[in-house]
Amino acid sequence: MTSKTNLTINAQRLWDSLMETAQFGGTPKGGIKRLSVSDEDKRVRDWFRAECEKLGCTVEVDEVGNMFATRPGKRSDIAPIAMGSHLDTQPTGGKFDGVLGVLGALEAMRTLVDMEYQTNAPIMIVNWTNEEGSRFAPAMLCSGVYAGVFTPEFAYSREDRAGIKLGDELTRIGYKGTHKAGAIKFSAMFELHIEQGPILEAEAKMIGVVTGVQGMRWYEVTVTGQESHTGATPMSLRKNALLASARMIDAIDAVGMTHLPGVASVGLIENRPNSRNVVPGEVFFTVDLRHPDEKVLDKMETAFRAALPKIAADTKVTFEEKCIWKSPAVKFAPELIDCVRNGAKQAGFTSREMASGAGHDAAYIARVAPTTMIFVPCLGGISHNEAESTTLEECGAGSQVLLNAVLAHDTTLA
Ligand code: HGY
Ligand code: MN
Ligand code: MN
Repeated sequence: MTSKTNLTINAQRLWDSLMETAQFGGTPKGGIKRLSVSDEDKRVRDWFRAECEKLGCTVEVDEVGNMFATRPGKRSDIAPIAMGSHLDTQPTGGKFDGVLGVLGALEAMRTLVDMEYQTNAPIMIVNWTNEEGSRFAPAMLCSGVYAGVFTPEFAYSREDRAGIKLGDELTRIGYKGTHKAGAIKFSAMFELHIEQGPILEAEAKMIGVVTGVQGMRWYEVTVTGQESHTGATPMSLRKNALLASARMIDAIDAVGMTHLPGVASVGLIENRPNSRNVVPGEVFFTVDLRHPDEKVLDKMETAFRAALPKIAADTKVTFEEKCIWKSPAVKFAPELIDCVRNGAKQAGFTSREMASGAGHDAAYIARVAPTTMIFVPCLGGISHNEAESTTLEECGAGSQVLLNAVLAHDTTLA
């Protein structure tokens, strides 16, 4: 009889699946470009569905494309325990951000099936649509719909920079499901993820026992000046939107530097008309502010908004700014954090408690179910980069702790 203490995942099989799925959107530099609800996303979704069905799981899709693969337990009267993350990536993403969480869960499921281990609760794997927020803002959009933060209609209406709507893309790739978002229930969710920062590697710890996610806010700024000839327009008469934006971006960086450990970033910028001999007339850019403490995040927002008007006046431009997303700081469920801590100990891995600097679907799911996360190191703390890297051992460790934590929680449901 298999006891839960000797259920050992197969790290090589997990690694092989990670490398196999890296082909869906694989880039010449060894990264992945698998933008949300793209053709590449469809291919990995189809692969994931087939792998789960091979294990005897039922696969359901909700109205915003979230995928739920469920293996029955001894008891059908209790809600499943979920393991979830995301399969979409940044435009120059790596092989592990998000996908390790979904495939680490698949490996845990494969192990349960191989060992014919019957859990009390059903066990579920979730692929959350549009976690990255790169193609369609904001991030964590469809776990947010599941948690009731956004409506499905809001999600459908989100446009990428080419004006294509998320809802139309879901229909096009065949993943606009029939289940209402939030209707497919689970009792708890564990999310395995690479840390995407340098702490675990620096401290030579294998497992991050994650306690929560910092607060995040996204803004959009449009700066309007006046297009004019770069040769015939005297410097004193220019209304240079790009010059104004450059000064604003420097001021935004200063907001981060003066509110540490907070962070302030501008990641997306569009300069128009972007012609070498035209003084730029309009610039669009995005702002990303984060801090573990909401009160400090308020101060950062105030400082950011205070900086723009003077810069605009000095450069004779106008601007519009709006906040498009607020995700408050989140604390995870203590009882699940204990399952992770004990799961790491059971597997003989070193661990340390930490909060997450990056956003994750778990931040929204924590609003509707007990949730927590497990981190493993990544090389140099680098992520959102084609060079993102981690090892077979670290991926295997994460999946093993995920399985141990899920089984520990499952025994409380007997
Ligand atoms: O923005 C984030 O932190 C996440 O990677 N979507
Ligand atoms: Mn991620
Ligand atoms: Mn990411």
